Amino acid sequence: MSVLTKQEWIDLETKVAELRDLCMQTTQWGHGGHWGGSSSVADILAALYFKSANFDFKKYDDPDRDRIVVSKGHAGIMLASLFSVLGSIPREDLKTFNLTGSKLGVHLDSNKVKGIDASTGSLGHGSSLALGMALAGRVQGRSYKSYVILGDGECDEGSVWEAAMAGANFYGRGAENYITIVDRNKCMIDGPTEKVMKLEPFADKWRAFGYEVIEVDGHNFPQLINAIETAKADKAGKPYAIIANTLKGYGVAFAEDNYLHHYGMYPPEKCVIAREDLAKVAKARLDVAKSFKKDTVEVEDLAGIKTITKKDWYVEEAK
Ligand SMILES: Cc1ncc(C[n+]2csc(CCOP(=O)(O)OP(=O)(O)O)c2C)c(N)n1
Repeated sequence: MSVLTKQEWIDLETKVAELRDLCMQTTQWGHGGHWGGSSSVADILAALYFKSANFDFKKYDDPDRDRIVVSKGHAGIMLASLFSVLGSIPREDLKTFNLTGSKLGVHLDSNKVKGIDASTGSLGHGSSLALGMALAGRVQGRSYKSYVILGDGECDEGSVWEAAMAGANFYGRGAENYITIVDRNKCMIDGPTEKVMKLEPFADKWRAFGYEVIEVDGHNFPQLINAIETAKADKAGKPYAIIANTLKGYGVAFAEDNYLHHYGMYPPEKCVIAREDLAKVAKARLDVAKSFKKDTVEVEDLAGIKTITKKDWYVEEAK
């Protein structure tokens, strides 16, 4: 079964490289932003908005378009950057991110920013919102998908599990169009998730709540797209939860996998280093896509597709 074409993969790598760089610049323009958890979720957002979700600003009012609730609303800086890559937010507006009077607050407001299906930021609410949208779709005779993107630390909120329970309960009554994706970067605001509030065995928890779980590397587009397309196909007879294993601060050597880089801005010279790192990662990833031997990636190819990690691009002495 085909997952995506080589050209689509190359296009995704090209766009996400632009996106990561733009987001890093936006931390400077906005004098801060939640860059750490934005870097981990970037590929998930790119997979959805650039490829798998039925979401197009040119057909934004189409009632059948998919709904996407980014429940970890602090990733607003990445989402605003993504909307700018999609052409919906002008670059000049992005330069006002997080500044007084801007329509682009650090958590994006659905009343001010086209494309935001729910104002989030207070963690723990996106699952019920997205589930409600899926149930409403059924009432209206529509079959759009409703996605929620959660942080793993966010899953400390009891309301996530109330919604999870309701999702399984309402499968067949709307929740068959409800898809959960967790950005499992294993960090939260003030420590590693397993130290702050143990989540493991995380996948088993979702299974116990009645979900079909797919675990993927959240920085590997073919794996991500395959997981989302599998969830969309809805063959398991229960709702899907995709656990995307990611890294907070992905692609910047001094920040990767370090919860201390949850929020902030870097001094200009450090930002230059960060952007250089991001460019190196982007090139390494693009090379993997470009060197793929076939025109189409099939499911059986997935195991052999390399995920780029720090050791592939970082040379300590160069710093
Ligand atoms: C209800 C609520 N409590 C606390 C916060 C403050 N807060 C913002 S981000 C964050 C960490 C969440 O961790 P995670 O979901 O893992 O985010 P990520 O590491 O992916 O950025 C917290 C506690 C909040 N936004 N909402």
